[in-house]
Amino acid sequence: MRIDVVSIFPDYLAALDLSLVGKARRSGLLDLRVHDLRDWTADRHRTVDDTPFGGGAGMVMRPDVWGAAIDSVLGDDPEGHLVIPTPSGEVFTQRHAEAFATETHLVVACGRYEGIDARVAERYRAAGRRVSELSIGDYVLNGGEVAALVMVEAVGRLLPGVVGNPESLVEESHGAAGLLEYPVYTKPPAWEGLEIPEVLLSGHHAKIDRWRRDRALERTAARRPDMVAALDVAGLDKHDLRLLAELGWHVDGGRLRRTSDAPEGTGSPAPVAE
Ligand code: JD8
Repeated sequence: MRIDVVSIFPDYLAALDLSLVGKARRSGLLDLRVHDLRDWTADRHRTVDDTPFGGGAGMVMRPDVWGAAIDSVLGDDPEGHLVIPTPSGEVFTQRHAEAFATETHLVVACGRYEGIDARVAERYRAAGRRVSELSIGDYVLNGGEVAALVMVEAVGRLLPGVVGNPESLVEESHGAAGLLEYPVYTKPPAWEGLEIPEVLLSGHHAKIDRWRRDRALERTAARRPDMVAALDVAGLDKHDLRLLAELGWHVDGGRLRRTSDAPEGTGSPAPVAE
């Protein structure tokens, strides 16, 4: 897979030389190229921004400079997918990362100032290109570089051969199970007066798996009720449903609903088959 990242602060992406992504680059599993947007400016001041039409604070990044840069890194590759980090975008999720990891070429345009002239996305969409304007979360950053770091790592680690044991990708938060991860422990067995849950020392794998799933369900119900509501009921066994009922969730019309916000008269928790 090839990923091009364009920014006026290319050194911001130096972290991608490290760790698994860095190793993937050196082993050729990931062709990551970082570019300085100013290399596509035409004036001796290497200008990339100007004042906003319609007035207002700050500066906006010029479309002509971005167009020259994106055309150059896209080249004539019809597969190139333009990704523009922006706080006004759809929220980037593991689903996006999984989809992007199946692609051949991403171009990530890191904006700064008040953002990139809106015609850039418009022009590439009009040219039939896939353009994704994505946000990494509901908080405001000063530019797109941090988002590019997040997206490149989230995608890069899914590429075959990057993560040593693909098994470890399976049980992760936001994975196919739709649950947050269970708590993990390692040596020393006692620390600051805190012990390890007994079952984890039992060697009884079925009991360990059950304990871990219960903790994952509890965590998800406590921290991400939106993810519980999105769970596929068909993927839950009677033990899951019993625990979720104890946590205030019941099945109604094939969906999981919190008992507390169940419409009047349907408050009864989900019947758990004995
Ligand atoms: C790209 C310029 C700064 C944003 C005026 C502050 C993503 N989750 C996210 N939060 N912020 C960004 C982000 C911020 C950016 C740019 C992404 C380009 N800025 C601007 C609008 C308000 N300044 C982001 N992904």
